[in-house]
This record gives sequence, C-alpha cells and structure tokens, in this order.
Amino acid sequence: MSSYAFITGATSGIGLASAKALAAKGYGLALAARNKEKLEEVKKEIEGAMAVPVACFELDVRDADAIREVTSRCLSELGAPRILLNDAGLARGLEPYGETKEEDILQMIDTNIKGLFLMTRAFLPAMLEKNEGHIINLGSTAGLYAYAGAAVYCATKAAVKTFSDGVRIDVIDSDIKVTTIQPGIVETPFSEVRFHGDKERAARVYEGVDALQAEDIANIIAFVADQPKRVQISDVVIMANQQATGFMVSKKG
Ligand code: NDP
Ligand code: 8X3
Repeated sequence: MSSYAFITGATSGIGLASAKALAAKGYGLALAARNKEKLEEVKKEIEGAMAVPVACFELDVRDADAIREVTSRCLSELGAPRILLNDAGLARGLEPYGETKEEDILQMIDTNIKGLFLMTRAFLPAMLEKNEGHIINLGSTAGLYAYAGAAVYCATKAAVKTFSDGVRIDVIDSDIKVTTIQPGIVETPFSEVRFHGDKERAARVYEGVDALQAEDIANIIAFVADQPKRVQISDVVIMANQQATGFMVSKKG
C-alpha cells in the first residue's frame, strides 16, 4: 500500500469513523482491534463503499509481543504507515479511586498508555527512515481536567498529551508530525464499555446533551492529516457546545 493509515481501535466509535473519513481522502487502511469478526465486517463495508485497500490485524495493544509481531508483519507487507492513529482506548468504571478495581486500573493503563507508547515505538523508526509520517494520538479533555471517579482514566489521557509533546521534541529534525486530539463528550459505545455493558446507565450519560458524534472527531482528524508538509497541528481540543470543561455538561433534557 503506498499511502496508508494504521488505526488501532478501528472497529467502533471514533476509530471506525476515522477509518471511513481517511478512506474518503484516498488513504489505504490497516485496521487493528481485538475483535476479528468485527474487523472483517468493517473491511467488507469500507471496501464495498470505497476504492481503497483495507488490511486487518487482530491485535490487543496490551500485549507487547503481539505489537512486535503485528507491526513487523505490517512493515514488511505494507511499508511504513503515512499515519499512525492511536485510537484504541477505554475507561473502566466511575468510582472514587479507593473503590476502583485493580483490574480496571491495569486495563486502562495497559491500553491507553502502554499500548499507545509501544505502537508508536514500533512504527517510529520506519517513519524516520522515510522521513515521512504523522502520529495522531487520542487524548481527551479528561487529560486536561480531572473529574470525579475517573482519576486513572484522566491520568492516562494526561499521559498521552505529555507523551505526544515529548515525541514531537524528539523528532524535531525530521518531517514527522505529532498531534494530540482531545475530544470532550462523544456519543459512542465508550460509556457502555466504561459501565461494563450497562446500556441504560451508558444511555443516561448522553441524555439531554447534544453530544459530539464520532464523525465530528473523524472529520477533524482527516483535516489534521490533510495539511501541507509545513503545517503541524499539535493539539486539538473539541468540546460539545453544551460542555464547559471536562465533565461539566449542561443537561437540557
Ligand atoms: P469505542 O469503545 O467506541 O471504541 C474503542 C475501540 O478500541 C474499539 O474499536 C475497540 O475494539 C478498541 N480497543 C479497546 N481495547 C483495545 C485493546 N486492548 N487493543 C486493541 N483495540 C482495543 O470508544 P471511542 O471511539 O469513544 O474511543 C476511542 C478513543 O477516543 C479512546 O482512546 C477514548 O479514550 C478516546 N476518547 C473518547 C471520547 C468519548 O467521549 N467517546 C472522548 C475523548 C476521547 P475491540 O474491543 O475489538 O478491541
Ligand atoms: C472520554 C470523554 O467525558 O469521559 O474521554 O471525558 S469524558
């Protein structure tokens, strides 16, 4: 594939919408997530609607060995990605920290921080060798403003922002770009995942709020990716119109 985007978390929400938005710009796609069947469905859907090649990689970004295996296979089959979209991420639970389950803490840290850091490390040398590439990381307004019950999630997103800034410094002598996308409330399966499958509780998060949609963020990601070589958009913060800070949302309903 000549110019392609590698997207983690490509089967749902912002990652899926971004895959479609980047395909619409003509990028080939390498899609990664844990659910293989869903990956194949997305591949079929996108290839059926758009004339772009789509490759799929079943991958749990918490698994360092799997990252090494998948990224080296991807590099030898497809070459260096033009875009690495580190989207895979999640929140688990919304309890005071003293009640937060250890497995939830570890899942957030291993997915949102460890996975994202290792994905970047795996692809960066090939991007540097080509002197071309754009690393786009999903942070969150949660990384800018902590909120109750989300100490770990917020800290992981603050880590994404700081990590992106650090990598941008380290690649300053190259043409590589690094961007942190920091959305506020986006209506996706995110809350259902956070509440361990409790659909009713998840739906209440978005009740009475004209929340951002995955496509809103995807369009911004496509815009960020589509700039001339001299233009590097370092950070984008996007809130819903009804949102003032991380979790301060006006409920009109
Ligand atoms: P979704 O739950 O809709 O999508 C998450 C995606 O990540 C899925 O494709 C999922 O696929 C994948 N994923 C989860 N864990 C792993 C893993 N260990 N390895 C590989 N893939 C994984 O959530 P969103 O689209 O809302 O969230 C996407 C990103 O945006 C996250 O980083 C989130 O923190 C961030 N964000 C979301 C906001 C929101 O309000 N929704 C706001 C700000 C930021 P699978 O389960 O098959 O692995
Ligand atoms: C996810 C959105 O509202 O939990 O980053 O900060 S929120």
